[in-house]
Amino acid sequence: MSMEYSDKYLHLGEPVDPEAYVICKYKIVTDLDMKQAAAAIATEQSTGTWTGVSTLNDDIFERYHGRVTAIEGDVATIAYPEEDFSLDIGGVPQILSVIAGNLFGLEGLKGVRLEDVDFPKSMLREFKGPKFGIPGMREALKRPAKPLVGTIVKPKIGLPPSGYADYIYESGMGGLTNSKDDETLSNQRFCPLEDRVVAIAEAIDRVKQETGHIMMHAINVSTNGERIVEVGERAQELGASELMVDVITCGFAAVQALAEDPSIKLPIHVHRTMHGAITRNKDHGVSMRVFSKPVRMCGGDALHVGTFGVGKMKGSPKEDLANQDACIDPKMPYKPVMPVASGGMHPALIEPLVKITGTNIQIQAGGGVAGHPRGVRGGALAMVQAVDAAFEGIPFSEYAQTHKELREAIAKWG
Ligand code: RUB
Repeated sequence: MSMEYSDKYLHLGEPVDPEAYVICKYKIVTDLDMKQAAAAIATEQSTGTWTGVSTLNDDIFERYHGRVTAIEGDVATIAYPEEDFSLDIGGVPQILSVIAGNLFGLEGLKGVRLEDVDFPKSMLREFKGPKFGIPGMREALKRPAKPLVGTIVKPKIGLPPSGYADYIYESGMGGLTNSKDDETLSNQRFCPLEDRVVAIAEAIDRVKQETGHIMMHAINVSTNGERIVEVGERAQELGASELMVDVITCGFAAVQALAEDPSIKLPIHVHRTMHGAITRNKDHGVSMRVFSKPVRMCGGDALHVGTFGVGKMKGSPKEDLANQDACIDPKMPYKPVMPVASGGMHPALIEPLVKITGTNIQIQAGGGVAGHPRGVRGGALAMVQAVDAAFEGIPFSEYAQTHKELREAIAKWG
């Protein structure tokens, strides 16, 4: 990797104005000198390339070049001038192509992981953030303080709209506040989206009429970019209470298109299917914390942040707390996003989970509801009992003595 020109990108120890630069932290795995490796990233991602070019004059360089401002162990801080970004046309896709673009393919680096990013306030203000977020979802569900508690309808695929609606009805009767489509369910012949929306809306209405209990269900509207708003609008028109988008497969722009369309008046549940291909390798890729920030900027209301080392999805408490922090960090000028813990969860895991996450969390279980010995309603009741016990700080062993659904869940999975 040629250093011709690149050493000019090194500004080690110089102060950097967080209001004028997008500041990134990259973990770098390389046999090169760290300075050379970091400079190669700053070069490639701003004004340079693999060789000096005659068209790069001093004015352009001075104004737009990325600066390597610190190297601590294997982590380099690189600051990109705010002027390198284009938010009106470009937006998050352009931001990502700067901070998380070509650098991952550089032959000379064995691995690079974008661990964190901070944006100047002036850039953040160009985005609107969530319309609902934690306060809006809590208000809609009339649940001011307890964790939200939900399910992912299982099996992932195959149920017809009527069977699907029965599942939702049973979940609501058991007291769940939320339910959602799985990421692979869309508009397959066995469960057309429009029929599903109508059947679910009826089930949720029945629960409300019979018990007064409110719940919302996130319909998966993930689809091609040019159709997502139209599909979201149609779902809303037919009675959907929440929309779901797979942010990695559809793109951040899809979340933003839905959130900023004036006709869409529903919360947006953001799933992260496929993120593991990018976030899981500790030596290469992008951290989930980084992805959480543009989700919030683009208007996601709830976001999967992992299961904090408790459930089935890879992730440690430290890592997932960093994701949760990005969802709620008061330094971002938006409503907080509801963090969602989902994947291999079941009632017996709620006590340790809530000790880590606190109560501003949406806890979901698919198998942990539908796999309960008493079926979906029993599973829903057990989840609700577990959340109530954790919220009150009552040990599960004690609470289970007087709550049979929780007791049975612990007997099966605990
Ligand atoms: C969970 C499930 C979800 C995961 C994805 O089902 O299907 O898609 O939440 O993981 P179950 P993550 O409760 O049966 O495991 O939320 O980490 O992205």
